[in-house]
Amino acid sequence: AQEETPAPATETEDEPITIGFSQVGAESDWRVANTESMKGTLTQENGFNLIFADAQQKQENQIKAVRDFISQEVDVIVIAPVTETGWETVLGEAKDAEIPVIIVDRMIDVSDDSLYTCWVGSDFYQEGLDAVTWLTGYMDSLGKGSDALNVAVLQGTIGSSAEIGRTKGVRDGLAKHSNYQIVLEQTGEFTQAKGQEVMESFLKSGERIDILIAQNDNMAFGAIDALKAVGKKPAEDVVIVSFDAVKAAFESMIAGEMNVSVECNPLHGPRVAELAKAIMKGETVEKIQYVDEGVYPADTAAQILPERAY
Ligand code: GYE
Repeated sequence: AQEETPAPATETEDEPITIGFSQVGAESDWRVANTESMKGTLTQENGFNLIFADAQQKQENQIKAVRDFISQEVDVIVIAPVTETGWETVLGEAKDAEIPVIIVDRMIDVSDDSLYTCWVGSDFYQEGLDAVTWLTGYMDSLGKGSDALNVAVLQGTIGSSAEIGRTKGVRDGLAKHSNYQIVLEQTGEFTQAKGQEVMESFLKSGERIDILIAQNDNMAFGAIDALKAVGKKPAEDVVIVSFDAVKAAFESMIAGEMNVSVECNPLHGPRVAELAKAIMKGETVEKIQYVDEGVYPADTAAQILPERAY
């Protein structure tokens, strides 16, 4: 009998990179798309072993998760932080354990930048400015650009970069137009249910509302329901400006219920995968990386929707 020739020795495969990812929660369509992007990219096939922890919008859960990741000796820790502050201690522990940390989506506010390796996400302040640029142009096009205009704002989770940046961007943008007044401003926690509840209370306040700025699409959806419930026409009686530009926002614009959504890109998985691989190879990576984003008014929605990835 012929002897079987042994299979040629394969090159030793790279060890998979173990990543501990602490996610904010599942509060919005944006967040769900972000989780899918991360889980879909950080796969075994792509050379990763992902440990996923949902913080249910609570920073204390994130701190616990990071401590677990440290004790499990993961290769890289990835955090999508709920709020900006409160990270020094636990990141100090990660640093002592020599585990690199990638911050994704929202930022952190630490005095010592060496507590994290890099950050990738959106320019939330620019998003706020872009929203106002679009809004004032739109009001001009309606011939209402010089009217006294009342603005209500549904803020996201207070203390999150997405809220801080969008609030400031909107305020700074509106400050250049003295006829625009923010008359109501409250958090809707980035959820549809809370957005609806707060909009109901805005409507009961008796203030006239000409424009609603919702800091994410899901709160806008809730607010739209609240408007319809009192017989008001969203996007006509009240101009609706929103953020994220998730698929459902395009559907809402096509239905004539939302005027614009300022894009925020959740598809961070591939970027994080690349960064983790580079860091594990000992390469230096860019400390801060912003992603590109657009502004989508209702009249572009029908054309754009079919090619939307999230
Ligand atoms: O806009 C919102 C989500 O941090 C950019 O969080 C993210 C925000 C996003 O809940 O929908």
